[in-house]
Amino acid sequence: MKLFKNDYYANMGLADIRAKVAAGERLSFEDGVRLFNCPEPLAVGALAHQVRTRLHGDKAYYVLNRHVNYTNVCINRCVFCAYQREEGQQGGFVLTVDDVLSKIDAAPVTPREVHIVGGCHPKLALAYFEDVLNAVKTRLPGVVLKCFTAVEIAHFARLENLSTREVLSRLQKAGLDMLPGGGAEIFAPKIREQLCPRKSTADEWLAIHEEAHELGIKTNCTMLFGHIEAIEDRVDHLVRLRESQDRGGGYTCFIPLPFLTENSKLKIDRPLTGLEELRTIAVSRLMLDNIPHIKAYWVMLGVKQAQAALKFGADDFDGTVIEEKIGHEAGATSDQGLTRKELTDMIRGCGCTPVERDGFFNEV
Ligand code: V47
Ligand code: SF4
Repeated sequence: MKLFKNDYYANMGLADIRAKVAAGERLSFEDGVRLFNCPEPLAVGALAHQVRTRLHGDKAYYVLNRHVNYTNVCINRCVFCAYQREEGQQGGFVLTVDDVLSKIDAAPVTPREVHIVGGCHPKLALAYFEDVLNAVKTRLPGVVLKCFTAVEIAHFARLENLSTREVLSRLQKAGLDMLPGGGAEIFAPKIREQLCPRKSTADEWLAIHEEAHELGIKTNCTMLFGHIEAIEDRVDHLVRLRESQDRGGGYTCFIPLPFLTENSKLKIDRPLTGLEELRTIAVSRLMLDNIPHIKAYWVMLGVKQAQAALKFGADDFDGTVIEEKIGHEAGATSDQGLTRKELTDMIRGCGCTPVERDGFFNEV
Protein backbone atom coordinates (compact mmCIF):
# COMPACT_ATOMS: atom_id res chain seq x y z
CA MET A 1 0.00 0.00 0.00
CA LYS A 2 1.33 3.41 -0.95
CA LEU A 3 -0.32 6.47 0.55
CA PHE A 4 2.08 9.12 -0.68
CA LYS A 5 4.48 9.43 -3.62
CA ASN A 6 8.17 8.83 -2.91
CA ASP A 7 9.06 12.50 -3.46
CA TYR A 8 6.74 13.39 -0.55
CA TYR A 9 8.95 11.39 1.82
CA ALA A 10 12.06 12.86 0.17
CA ASN A 11 10.72 16.37 0.85
CA MET A 12 10.21 15.34 4.48
CA GLY A 13 13.80 14.06 4.65
CA LEU A 14 12.55 10.51 5.12
CA ALA A 15 13.47 8.89 1.76
CA ASP A 16 16.02 6.49 3.30
CA ILE A 17 13.68 5.54 6.17
CA ARG A 18 10.85 4.97 3.70
CA ALA A 19 13.14 2.66 1.72
CA LYS A 20 14.08 0.72 4.87
CA VAL A 21 10.42 0.36 5.84
CA ALA A 22 9.54 -0.86 2.33
CA ALA A 23 12.37 -3.43 2.52
CA GLY A 24 11.40 -4.53 6.04
CA GLU A 25 14.78 -3.41 7.41
CA ARG A 26 15.35 -2.49 11.04
CA LEU A 27 15.36 1.24 11.89
CA SER A 28 18.20 2.67 14.00
CA PHE A 29 18.03 4.85 17.13
CA GLU A 30 18.87 7.88 14.92
CA ASP A 31 16.03 6.96 12.53
CA GLY A 32 13.65 6.95 15.50
CA VAL A 33 14.78 10.42 16.57
CA ARG A 34 14.38 11.71 12.98
CA LEU A 35 10.83 10.32 12.85
CA PHE A 36 10.02 12.32 15.99
CA ASN A 37 11.62 15.46 14.56
CA CYS A 38 10.02 15.20 11.10
CA PRO A 39 7.89 18.34 10.61
CA GLU A 40 4.97 16.29 9.25
CA PRO A 41 3.43 13.71 11.64
CA LEU A 42 1.15 12.50 8.83
CA ALA A 43 4.17 11.25 6.86
CA VAL A 44 5.27 9.21 9.89
CA GLY A 45 1.72 7.95 10.37
CA ALA A 46 1.48 6.83 6.75
CA LEU A 47 4.70 4.79 7.07
CA ALA A 48 3.40 3.14 10.25
CA HIS A 49 0.09 2.43 8.56
CA GLN A 50 1.94 0.59 5.79
CA VAL A 51 3.64 -1.66 8.37
CA ARG A 52 0.41 -2.22 10.31
CA THR A 53 -1.39 -3.12 7.06
CA ARG A 54 1.40 -5.49 6.01
CA LEU A 55 1.08 -7.29 9.37
CA HIS A 56 -2.66 -7.24 9.97
CA GLY A 57 -4.47 -6.02 6.83
CA ASP A 58 -7.47 -3.93 7.86
CA LYS A 59 -8.18 -6.04 10.96
CA ALA A 60 -8.55 -4.36 14.34
CA TYR A 61 -8.66 -6.73 17.29
CA TYR A 62 -10.78 -6.47 20.43
CA VAL A 63 -11.40 -8.73 23.43
CA LEU A 64 -14.22 -9.28 25.88
CA ASN A 65 -12.31 -8.48 29.04
CA ARG A 66 -12.66 -7.26 32.58
CA HIS A 67 -10.18 -5.24 34.62
CA VAL A 68 -9.98 -5.68 38.40
CA ASN A 69 -7.82 -3.46 40.63
CA TYR A 70 -7.38 -5.33 43.94
CA THR A 71 -5.91 -2.42 45.93
CA ASN A 72 -4.85 1.19 45.52
CA VAL A 73 -2.61 1.07 48.60
CA CYS A 74 0.96 1.32 47.39
CA ILE A 75 4.34 1.94 48.99
CA ASN A 76 5.91 3.26 45.78
CA ARG A 77 4.38 6.77 45.56
CA CYS A 78 5.31 7.41 41.92
CA VAL A 79 4.95 11.18 41.35
CA PHE A 80 2.72 10.81 38.27
CA CYS A 81 0.23 8.45 39.92
CA ALA A 82 -3.22 9.74 40.87
CA TYR A 83 -4.40 6.27 41.92
CA GLN A 84 -2.10 5.53 44.88
CA ARG A 85 -3.22 5.80 48.53
CA GLU A 86 -1.37 5.24 51.80
CA GLU A 87 -2.39 2.40 54.09
CA GLY A 88 -5.22 3.69 56.30
CA GLN A 89 -5.79 6.78 54.13
CA GLN A 90 -9.36 7.68 53.27
CA GLY A 91 -10.29 6.18 49.90
CA GLY A 92 -7.81 3.32 50.25
CA PHE A 93 -9.22 -0.14 49.53
CA VAL A 94 -8.23 -3.81 49.40
CA LEU A 95 -10.53 -6.37 47.77
CA THR A 96 -11.06 -9.80 49.27
CA VAL A 97 -11.02 -12.88 47.04
CA ASP A 98 -14.84 -12.85 47.21
CA ASP A 99 -14.92 -9.18 46.15
CA VAL A 100 -12.82 -10.08 43.10
CA LEU A 101 -15.20 -12.95 42.25
CA SER A 102 -18.24 -10.69 42.66
CA LYS A 103 -16.75 -8.25 40.16
CA ILE A 104 -16.12 -11.09 37.71
CA ASP A 105 -19.67 -12.40 38.20
CA ALA A 106 -21.11 -8.93 37.62
CA ALA A 107 -19.50 -8.65 34.16
CA PRO A 108 -22.35 -8.32 31.61
CA VAL A 109 -20.67 -10.85 29.27
CA THR A 110 -18.33 -13.70 30.22
CA PRO A 111 -14.82 -12.31 29.83
CA ARG A 112 -12.18 -14.17 27.81
CA GLU A 113 -9.43 -12.17 29.50
CA VAL A 114 -9.21 -10.91 33.09
CA HIS A 115 -6.64 -8.19 33.83
CA ILE A 116 -5.82 -7.94 37.55
CA VAL A 117 -3.33 -5.37 38.87
CA GLY A 118 -2.93 -3.21 41.95
CA GLY A 119 -0.60 -1.13 44.07
CA CYS A 120 2.38 -2.59 45.96
CA HIS A 121 0.59 -3.25 49.25
CA PRO A 122 2.91 -3.57 52.26
CA LYS A 123 1.14 -6.62 53.75
CA LEU A 124 -0.70 -8.73 51.15
CA ALA A 125 0.91 -12.18 51.06
CA LEU A 126 1.66 -14.25 47.96
CA ALA A 127 -0.95 -16.77 49.17
CA TYR A 128 -3.63 -14.08 48.66
CA PHE A 129 -2.63 -13.71 44.99
CA GLU A 130 -2.53 -17.49 44.52
CA ASP A 131 -6.04 -17.67 46.00
CA VAL A 132 -7.27 -14.91 43.66
CA LEU A 133 -5.87 -16.70 40.59
CA ASN A 134 -7.20 -20.11 41.68
CA ALA A 135 -10.64 -18.71 42.43
CA VAL A 136 -10.98 -16.87 39.11
CA LYS A 137 -9.65 -19.85 37.10
CA THR A 138 -12.11 -22.16 38.87
CA ARG A 139 -14.99 -19.79 38.12
CA LEU A 140 -13.93 -19.22 34.47
CA PRO A 141 -11.78 -22.20 33.40
CA GLY A 142 -11.14 -20.98 29.84
CA VAL A 143 -10.17 -17.43 30.76
CA VAL A 144 -6.72 -15.92 30.10
CA LEU A 145 -5.43 -14.44 33.37
CA LYS A 146 -3.23 -11.42 32.61
CA CYS A 147 -2.21 -10.29 36.07
CA PHE A 148 0.45 -8.39 38.06
CA THR A 149 3.01 -6.07 36.51
CA ALA A 150 6.73 -6.83 36.82
CA VAL A 151 6.80 -4.17 39.54
CA GLU A 152 4.27 -6.14 41.59
CA ILE A 153 6.19 -9.40 40.97
CA ALA A 154 9.39 -7.72 42.30
CA HIS A 155 7.43 -6.45 45.32
CA PHE A 156 5.95 -9.90 46.13
CA ALA A 157 9.45 -11.39 45.89
CA ARG A 158 10.87 -8.83 48.34
CA LEU A 159 8.01 -9.31 50.84
CA GLU A 160 8.26 -13.13 50.70
CA ASN A 161 12.05 -13.30 50.50
CA LEU A 162 11.79 -15.34 47.29
CA SER A 163 13.38 -14.89 43.88
CA THR A 164 11.22 -13.30 41.19
CA ARG A 165 11.49 -16.58 39.22
CA GLU A 166 10.03 -18.49 42.21
CA VAL A 167 7.18 -15.98 42.48
CA LEU A 168 6.41 -16.25 38.75
CA SER A 169 6.49 -20.04 38.95
CA ARG A 170 4.14 -20.18 41.93
CA LEU A 171 1.70 -17.77 40.30
CA GLN A 172 1.89 -19.73 37.04
CA LYS A 173 0.93 -22.90 38.95
CA ALA A 174 -2.02 -21.00 40.43
CA GLY A 175 -3.28 -20.02 36.94
CA LEU A 176 -1.31 -16.98 35.77
CA ASP A 177 -1.15 -16.91 31.95
CA MET A 178 0.30 -13.51 31.07
CA LEU A 179 1.86 -10.42 32.61
CA PRO A 180 0.39 -7.04 31.62
CA GLY A 181 2.76 -4.37 30.37
CA GLY A 182 2.50 -1.82 33.18
CA GLY A 183 5.31 -0.45 35.31
CA ALA A 184 7.72 0.11 32.42
CA GLU A 185 7.09 3.90 32.45
CA ILE A 186 10.31 5.28 30.90
CA PHE A 187 13.49 3.24 31.21
CA ALA A 188 16.03 6.13 31.00
CA PRO A 189 17.52 6.20 34.55
CA LYS A 190 17.57 10.02 34.97
CA ILE A 191 13.86 10.31 34.18
CA ARG A 192 12.88 7.13 36.02
CA GLU A 193 14.60 8.39 39.20
CA GLN A 194 12.47 11.54 39.08
CA LEU A 195 9.19 9.78 38.24
CA CYS A 196 9.32 6.65 40.33
CA PRO A 197 12.50 6.29 42.41
CA ARG A 198 11.12 3.44 44.54
CA LYS A 199 9.96 1.31 41.64
CA SER A 200 11.95 -1.54 40.03
CA THR A 201 14.71 -0.23 37.77
CA ALA A 202 14.54 -0.67 34.00
CA ASP A 203 16.93 -3.62 34.18
CA GLU A 204 14.82 -5.33 36.87
CA TRP A 205 11.62 -4.76 34.87
CA LEU A 206 13.20 -6.21 31.71
CA ALA A 207 14.77 -9.15 33.59
CA ILE A 208 11.40 -10.13 35.11
CA HIS A 209 9.72 -10.07 31.69
CA GLU A 210 12.54 -12.17 30.26
CA GLU A 211 12.20 -14.66 33.16
CA ALA A 212 8.48 -14.85 32.45
CA HIS A 213 9.21 -15.56 28.78
CA GLU A 214 11.62 -18.36 29.79
CA LEU A 215 8.82 -19.90 31.89
CA GLY A 216 6.43 -19.73 28.93
CA ILE A 217 4.47 -16.76 30.27
CA LYS A 218 3.75 -14.24 27.50
CA THR A 219 3.81 -10.56 28.44
CA ASN A 220 2.85 -7.11 27.20
CA CYS A 221 4.91 -3.94 27.48
CA THR A 222 4.13 -0.24 27.83
CA MET A 223 5.67 3.21 27.71
CA LEU A 224 4.34 6.21 29.65
CA PHE A 225 5.10 9.32 27.56
CA GLY A 226 4.33 13.03 27.42
CA HIS A 227 5.68 14.06 30.84
CA ILE A 228 9.31 15.11 31.46
CA GLU A 229 11.02 12.74 29.04
CA ALA A 230 12.90 13.82 25.92
CA ILE A 231 12.27 12.32 22.49
CA GLU A 232 15.59 10.45 22.83
CA ASP A 233 14.26 8.80 26.02
CA ARG A 234 11.23 7.49 24.10
CA VAL A 235 13.41 6.06 21.36
CA ASP A 236 15.79 4.57 23.95
CA HIS A 237 12.79 2.90 25.62
CA LEU A 238 11.60 1.39 22.33
CA VAL A 239 15.10 0.16 21.44
CA ARG A 240 15.49 -1.50 24.87
CA LEU A 241 12.16 -3.30 24.41
CA ARG A 242 13.18 -4.40 20.92
CA GLU A 243 16.49 -5.78 22.24
CA SER A 244 14.67 -7.59 25.04
CA GLN A 245 12.30 -9.13 22.49
CA ASP A 246 15.31 -10.27 20.43
CA ARG A 247 16.56 -12.16 23.50
CA GLY A 248 13.30 -13.99 24.34
CA GLY A 249 10.43 -13.25 22.02
CA GLY A 250 7.62 -13.33 24.57
CA TYR A 251 6.16 -9.84 24.16
CA THR A 252 2.78 -9.93 22.44
CA CYS A 253 1.66 -6.32 22.46
CA PHE A 254 3.02 -2.83 23.12
CA ILE A 255 0.78 -0.19 24.71
CA PRO A 256 1.86 3.47 24.45
CA LEU A 257 0.26 5.36 27.37
CA PRO A 258 -0.05 9.17 27.13
CA PHE A 259 0.38 10.82 30.53
CA LEU A 260 -2.93 12.08 31.97
CA THR A 261 -2.34 15.09 34.18
CA GLU A 262 -5.34 15.43 36.50
CA ASN A 263 -4.82 14.79 40.25
CA SER A 264 -1.15 14.12 39.58
CA LYS A 265 1.63 15.72 41.64
CA LEU A 266 3.69 15.88 38.45
CA LYS A 267 3.14 19.24 36.78
CA ILE A 268 4.23 19.65 33.18
CA ASP A 269 4.67 22.82 31.10
CA ARG A 270 3.49 21.60 27.73
CA PRO A 271 0.78 18.93 27.52
CA LEU A 272 0.89 16.56 24.55
CA THR A 273 -1.03 17.44 21.42
CA GLY A 274 -3.26 14.82 19.83
CA LEU A 275 -0.94 14.64 16.82
CA GLU A 276 2.10 14.02 19.03
CA GLU A 277 0.25 11.13 20.67
CA LEU A 278 -0.46 9.69 17.23
CA ARG A 279 3.12 10.24 16.09
CA THR A 280 4.40 8.37 19.17
CA ILE A 281 2.12 5.43 18.37
CA ALA A 282 3.37 5.49 14.77
CA VAL A 283 7.06 5.60 15.75
CA SER A 284 6.41 2.69 18.14
CA ARG A 285 5.00 0.61 15.28
CA LEU A 286 8.00 1.46 13.10
CA MET A 287 10.69 0.82 15.73
CA LEU A 288 9.19 -2.32 17.32
CA ASP A 289 9.58 -4.54 14.27
CA ASN A 290 9.57 -7.69 16.42
CA ILE A 291 6.46 -7.07 18.55
CA PRO A 292 3.33 -8.19 16.71
CA HIS A 293 0.66 -5.88 18.15
CA ILE A 294 0.31 -2.21 19.08
CA LYS A 295 -2.63 -1.36 21.32
CA ALA A 296 -4.75 1.77 21.02
CA TYR A 297 -5.83 1.79 24.66
CA TRP A 298 -9.07 3.72 24.38
CA VAL A 299 -9.29 4.29 28.15
CA MET A 300 -6.22 6.57 28.20
CA LEU A 301 -6.41 7.87 24.61
CA GLY A 302 -10.15 8.51 24.52
CA VAL A 303 -12.22 6.57 22.03
CA LYS A 304 -11.94 9.02 19.13
CA GLN A 305 -8.17 9.25 19.39
CA ALA A 306 -8.00 5.43 19.68
CA GLN A 307 -9.93 5.22 16.39
CA ALA A 308 -7.41 7.57 14.75
CA ALA A 309 -4.58 5.46 16.20
CA LEU A 310 -5.82 2.50 14.12
CA LYS A 311 -4.61 4.52 11.09
CA PHE A 312 -1.29 5.41 12.75
CA GLY A 313 0.09 1.93 13.33
CA ALA A 314 -2.15 0.44 16.03
CA ASP A 315 -4.11 -2.77 15.37
CA ASP A 316 -5.69 -3.57 18.75
CA PHE A 317 -8.52 -1.73 20.50
CA ASP A 318 -8.22 -3.55 23.86
CA GLY A 319 -11.73 -4.48 25.02
CA THR A 320 -14.80 -4.04 27.13
CA VAL A 321 -12.71 -3.27 30.29
CA ILE A 322 -15.91 -2.59 32.34
CA GLU A 323 -14.27 -0.81 35.27
CA GLU A 324 -11.02 1.15 35.14
CA LYS A 325 -9.50 3.10 37.99
CA ILE A 326 -5.89 4.07 37.19
CA GLY A 327 -6.62 6.32 34.19
CA HIS A 328 -9.92 7.62 35.53
CA GLU A 329 -8.33 8.82 38.79
CA ALA A 330 -5.95 10.79 36.51
CA GLY A 331 -8.77 12.45 34.56
CA ALA A 332 -9.54 10.00 31.75
CA THR A 333 -12.87 11.12 30.30
CA SER A 334 -13.57 7.88 28.44
CA ASP A 335 -16.42 5.60 29.57
CA GLN A 336 -15.71 3.02 32.27
CA GLY A 337 -16.55 0.21 29.86
CA LEU A 338 -17.71 -0.45 26.31
CA THR A 339 -20.06 -3.10 24.94
CA ARG A 340 -19.12 -5.46 22.11
CA LYS A 341 -21.44 -3.47 19.82
CA GLU A 342 -19.82 -0.16 20.72
CA LEU A 343 -16.36 -1.62 20.11
CA THR A 344 -17.24 -3.17 16.75
CA ASP A 345 -19.17 -0.08 15.59
CA MET A 346 -16.20 2.13 16.46
CA ILE A 347 -13.76 -0.15 14.66
CA ARG A 348 -16.00 -0.32 11.56
CA GLY A 349 -16.51 3.45 11.78
CA CYS A 350 -12.89 4.03 10.90
CA GLY A 351 -12.77 1.57 8.03
CA CYS A 352 -11.30 -1.45 9.85
CA THR A 353 -12.70 -4.96 10.24
CA PRO A 354 -13.36 -5.92 13.86
CA VAL A 355 -11.86 -9.26 14.88
CA GLU A 356 -12.60 -10.74 18.28
CA ARG A 357 -9.55 -12.26 19.99
CA ASP A 358 -8.72 -14.04 23.22
CA GLY A 359 -6.15 -12.83 25.75
CA PHE A 360 -3.30 -14.42 23.75
CA PHE A 361 -4.42 -12.64 20.55
CA ASN A 362 -5.79 -15.83 18.98
CA GLU A 363 -8.80 -15.02 16.80
CA VAL A 364 -12.01 -16.52 18.22
O1 V47 B 1 2.12 1.34 34.62
C1 V47 B 1 -0.38 5.53 35.77
C2 V47 B 1 0.07 4.10 33.74
C3 V47 B 1 -0.09 1.87 33.75
C4 V47 B 1 -1.02 7.34 34.76
O2 V47 B 1 -0.89 -5.02 29.34
C5 V47 B 1 -0.79 6.37 33.80
O3 V47 B 1 -2.70 -5.14 28.15
C6 V47 B 1 -1.35 7.82 32.13
O4 V47 B 1 -0.14 -0.86 32.02
N1 V47 B 1 -1.56 8.82 33.00
C7 V47 B 1 -1.06 0.73 34.03
N2 V47 B 1 -0.95 6.59 32.49
C8 V47 B 1 -1.93 0.44 32.81
C9 V47 B 1 -1.31 -0.60 31.93
C10 V47 B 1 -2.14 -1.35 30.96
C11 V47 B 1 -3.39 -0.88 30.63
C12 V47 B 1 -4.15 -1.62 29.71
C13 V47 B 1 -3.70 -2.78 29.16
C14 V47 B 1 -2.45 -3.26 29.53
C15 V47 B 1 -1.97 -4.55 28.98
C16 V47 B 1 -1.65 -2.54 30.43
O5 V47 B 1 -0.85 3.07 33.75
C17 V47 B 1 1.00 2.16 34.74
C18 V47 B 1 1.38 3.56 34.34
O6 V47 B 1 2.32 3.57 33.31
N3 V47 B 1 -0.38 5.29 34.45
N4 V47 B 1 -0.78 6.82 35.97
C19 V47 B 1 -1.41 8.63 34.31
N5 V47 B 1 -1.61 9.62 35.16
FE1 SF4 C 1 2.04 2.38 42.98
FE2 SF4 C 1 1.72 1.78 40.39
FE3 SF4 C 1 0.84 4.14 41.34
FE4 SF4 C 1 3.45 3.69 41.16
S1 SF4 C 1 2.00 3.78 39.41
S2 SF4 C 1 2.37 4.58 42.93
S3 SF4 C 1 3.58 1.49 41.61
S4 SF4 C 1 0.07 2.12 41.93
